[in-house]
Amino acid sequence: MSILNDISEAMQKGRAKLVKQLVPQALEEGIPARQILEEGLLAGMDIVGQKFKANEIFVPEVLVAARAMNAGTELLKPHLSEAGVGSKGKVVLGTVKGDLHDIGKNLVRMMFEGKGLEVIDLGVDVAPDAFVQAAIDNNCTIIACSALLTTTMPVMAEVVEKAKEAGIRDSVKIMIGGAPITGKFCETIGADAYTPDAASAAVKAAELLS
Ligand code: B1M
Repeated sequence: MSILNDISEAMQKGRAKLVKQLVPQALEEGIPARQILEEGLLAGMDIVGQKFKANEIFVPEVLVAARAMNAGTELLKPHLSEAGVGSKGKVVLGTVKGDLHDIGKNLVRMMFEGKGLEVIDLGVDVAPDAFVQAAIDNNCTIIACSALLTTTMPVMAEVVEKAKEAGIRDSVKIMIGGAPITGKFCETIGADAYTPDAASAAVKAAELLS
């Protein structure tokens, strides 16, 4: 569908204003929000990732593309949520210390909210102590950590350890995800659940809370 290609290209070029025009247009054309996300925005971000890896583009270009991506996902947010669901539980969410990638984390937040979960979003570069303290302060039953860098994956193990030290390990479930994370890594560090994408994270969180 050409409008999805247009969205993908506008996003890749970092043209946030154009993305903000095209996304509502696609919705008006009756294209489901999930399809706009996956075949427009995420498809575009895949290409950005490939070009970044191949040194064809650099951090500034990736940053403006990321801003355009966030502008688009914000517009999709109400359409990705399930209407009329009340709060089913509280989750503390963040990207781990040393890691500034937040697009995937923001998608996870949207999907969680769509499932009726209340999300305390700590943002990026979140220290293990901060996850644990926020879970205690807000009475959260899930800690959800995102990491995009292989170098920041070990911080997730620290979150598990800090939760043990604080005496809350039995009362919280720890969920992890992000491109370099695997089920095996989840098992190794003693976290409770790994999911490969935002939608399955939300399904899993709802399951853990029920
Ligand atoms: Co960076 N970056 N980046 N980057 N960046 C990657 C991750 C990289 C793979 C690119 C590459 O080399 N091909 C590479 C990591 C290599 C590695 O560790 N093995 C990399 C690097 C090296 C870096 C820097 C070190 C570059 C530098 O400065 N030289 C630097 C690090 C900064 C830091 O964090 N300290 C850096 C910086 C940046 C930008 C700031 C420019 C920008 C981020 C902007 C932002 O987030 N606001 C950026 C971007 C955009 C990327 C790529 C291109 C795209 C990431 C993205 O948003 N994808 C990325 C390459 C790629 O992934 N192809 C890359 C879309 C997003 C929806 O996917 O976040 O994976 P993702 O989320 C998915 C799933 O992973 C999952 O759900 C989402 C899908 O539904 N998920 C969860 C995520 N969290 C979850 C949590 C869950 C469950 C599922 O449960 C709790």
